Amino acid sequence: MITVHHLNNSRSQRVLWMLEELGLEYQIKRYARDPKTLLAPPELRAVHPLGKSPVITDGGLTLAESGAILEYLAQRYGEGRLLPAAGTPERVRYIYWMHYAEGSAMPPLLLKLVFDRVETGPMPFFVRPVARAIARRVKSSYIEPQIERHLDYMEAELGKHLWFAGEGFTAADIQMSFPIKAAAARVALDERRPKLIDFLERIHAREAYRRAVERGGPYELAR
Ligand SMILES: N[C@@H](CCC(=O)N[C@@H](CS)C(=O)NCC(=O)O)C(=O)O
Repeated sequence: MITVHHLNNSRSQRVLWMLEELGLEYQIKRYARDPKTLLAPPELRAVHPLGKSPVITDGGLTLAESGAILEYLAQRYGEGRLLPAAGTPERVRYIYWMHYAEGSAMPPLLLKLVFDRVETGPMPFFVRPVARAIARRVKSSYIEPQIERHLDYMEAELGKHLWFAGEGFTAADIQMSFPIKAAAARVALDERRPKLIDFLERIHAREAYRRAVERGGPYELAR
């Protein structure tokens, strides 16, 4: 039986969604974020040394990293579903977006989260003005322009095909859902991003997505 080590409001929601798309049986072991720091509890380090979610166990296998988990599930249990055929342009695009989601899209969104907290979080009064000025500067000169560039890019790419790898829905769309949801929470998607907004509406309407949220619990990403 596959066990998903699931942290609330996190990337592990993607794994539940993938399992629902494939109609596989699984069980969930739940972990709660620290409400102040949002970090995972120490128990998760007993499952994997990094103590991050998602992690799955499947028989003797313990596997972390959401992209690796989705790949494993598609290859081990997919029977051709959610994975474009080898040797096709769709497969190359699928590989690209599987890596792009965590390798390129997420870093500026994570930096935004961290520097927003530096700007607004509690700190000793004598360093506050300097820390806030530095945070604002890093955000406006680097982080926000980077996020805009990524959003423009993803918007344009979704103008070429219905889904990220092509006309068919694949695991790359599940992987890409997290940066797009994080962008919606952290910078808001406005009328300049109709394709990204439509992407979110289409994934939210999928039966498997709904079942995953029902089982996994609320999926509100940190702002
Ligand atoms: N690149 C990894 C990132 C894993 C990760 O950072 N997970 C977050 C949840 S979205 C986490 O566990 N955060 C809690 C912590 O760092 O303590 C993946 O895609 O699985």
